[in-house]
Amino acid sequence: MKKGLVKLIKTPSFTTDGTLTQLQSPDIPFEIRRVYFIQGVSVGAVRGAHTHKETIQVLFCIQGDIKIALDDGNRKEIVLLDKPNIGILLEPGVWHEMQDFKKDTILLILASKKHEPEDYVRSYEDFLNSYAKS
Ligand code: T46
Repeated sequence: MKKGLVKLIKTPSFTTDGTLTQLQSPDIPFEIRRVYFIQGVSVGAVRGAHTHKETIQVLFCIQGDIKIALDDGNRKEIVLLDKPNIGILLEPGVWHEMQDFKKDTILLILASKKHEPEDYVRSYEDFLNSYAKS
């Protein structure tokens, strides 16, 4: 079986009345320097369409669901995130798009670096020529 383009990260969750999900080291395999979340996106919208030069991220869909389209320059894959305690480890050099937002989708992202516009590669051609992981 081929290895996926991202590693799945499963974190502990505890259901009593409602569910508590824990995100901590070493399940998150880097020091967290930034947390951000994306919500209220138009239904069916697409976001992302870039790769990072250095930033490592873990993406969790903590409400609703979302498709993450991945491309390492050689292979393409779509991962459905639909469980709040199962995320993906997104390494530099993987082109990614978030697709098919639902009305209630909330995406939570943990990042290894502070926000730096210079860390983004937004040209697909530059990605293929210089930054693709494969
Ligand atoms: C990624 C995917 C999964 C900030 O000022 N600080 C931040 O930490 C972030 C993430 C963004 N911004 C600003 C930059 C733009 O003016 O927020 C605006 C929207 O950012 P962007 O268009 O890059 O958002 P997405 O949804 O396309 O991508 C985001 C992350 O930027 C990106 O790193 O991997 O989510």
